[in-house]
Amino acid sequence: MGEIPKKQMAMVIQKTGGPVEYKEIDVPTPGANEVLINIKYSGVCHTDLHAVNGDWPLPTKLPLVGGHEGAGVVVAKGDLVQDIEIGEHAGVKWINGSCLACDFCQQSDEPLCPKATLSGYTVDGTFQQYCVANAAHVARLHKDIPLDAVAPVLCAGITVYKGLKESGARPGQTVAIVGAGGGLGSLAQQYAKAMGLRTIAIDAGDEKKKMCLEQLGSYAFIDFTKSENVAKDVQAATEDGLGPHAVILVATAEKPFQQAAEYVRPRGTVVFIGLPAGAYVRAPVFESVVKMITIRASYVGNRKDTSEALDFYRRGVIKCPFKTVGLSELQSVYDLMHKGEIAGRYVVDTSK
Ligand code: 8ID
Ligand code: ZN
Ligand code: ZN
Repeated sequence: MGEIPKKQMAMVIQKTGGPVEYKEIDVPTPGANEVLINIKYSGVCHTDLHAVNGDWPLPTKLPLVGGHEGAGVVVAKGDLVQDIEIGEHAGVKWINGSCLACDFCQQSDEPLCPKATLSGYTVDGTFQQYCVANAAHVARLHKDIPLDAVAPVLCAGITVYKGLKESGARPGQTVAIVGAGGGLGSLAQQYAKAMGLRTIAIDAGDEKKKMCLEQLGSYAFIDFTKSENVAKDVQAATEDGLGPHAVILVATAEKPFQQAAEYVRPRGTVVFIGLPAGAYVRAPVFESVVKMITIRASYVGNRKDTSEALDFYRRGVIKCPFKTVGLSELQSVYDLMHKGEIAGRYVVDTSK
């Protein structure tokens, strides 16, 4: 293991609204219960763009190093850390740390911990070469897992795997993935397939259509920019015309959240995961009642969801397209993301 440098390169947001700047900063020192991870690759999640734009009702720290899908190698650890060794591979995810003592942490609902720290939001994240995280929360990555391809699993993968479980959909049933062409959506199709579910993909454009149908396993694609009636088209794509058993909402616009209750199957479940800025939801009370639908929400996953999602990945049943660029090019990724032009995920290489 080489010496840990004092300085490193990072992408830093000085003020809300951006831009992100590629600059040299200090390498942080891990606390007693933390590890220092040499981040090799980090996925770029739409949450990182929300953090730059400051469009959520939760302020970020400033200046901020964003990023929360970081995969790398443990290079240092605090005195209290016993179950992870220097040289092992590990991942930094959205939940950087939590108290492990509150009502929620006691029940392994650590994303709900009032003291949870959030990577790349309330604490510095993975768009830097060396990142600290609470040892109890870092994802353990087996050495046979490629660090670039697994990076998007550390937020997008865990989140959609958890959301699919929360939907209650059972093998053989049909799930609509709304925002299917994006980072969360593409992984959602792969996890759904691995869980024995059939998927209808909803998004826009021929590139995303091709990816969803040919690479990710969906049997139908509905282009929301071309469809005259999305609800009708989604229902028509199910065998008996009664709609999908569950809807996984990972879009970054409000409108699809308003539509889902209309087309979900009677007894079906709508799961909110995407976090469009300032969005509210209306659902028709009459149809919701007479169809006995469930509307619920899902927020990342706990440590067990993390290890399960990674285990699916390790077994080779989750394959998602991604493109790699240098860390210094992060702004260009945000520009494409803002325009909705990313099919799948971008991963940044912190060495460039
Ligand atoms: O724990 C959580 N709940 C969690 C975890 C991680 C991320 C929530 N998120 C949130 C992010 O903050 C973001 O708001 O999930 C959302 C999606 O993140 P992402 O997958 O990283 O975003 P993306 O890659 O930009 O994909 C969004 C897709 O939505 C499509 C876009 O075309 C894009 O492909 N989309 C939109 I905008 N409007 C749509 C519509 N009406 C739509 N797809 C279908 N119908
Ligand atoms: Zn994320
Ligand atoms: Zn707690």
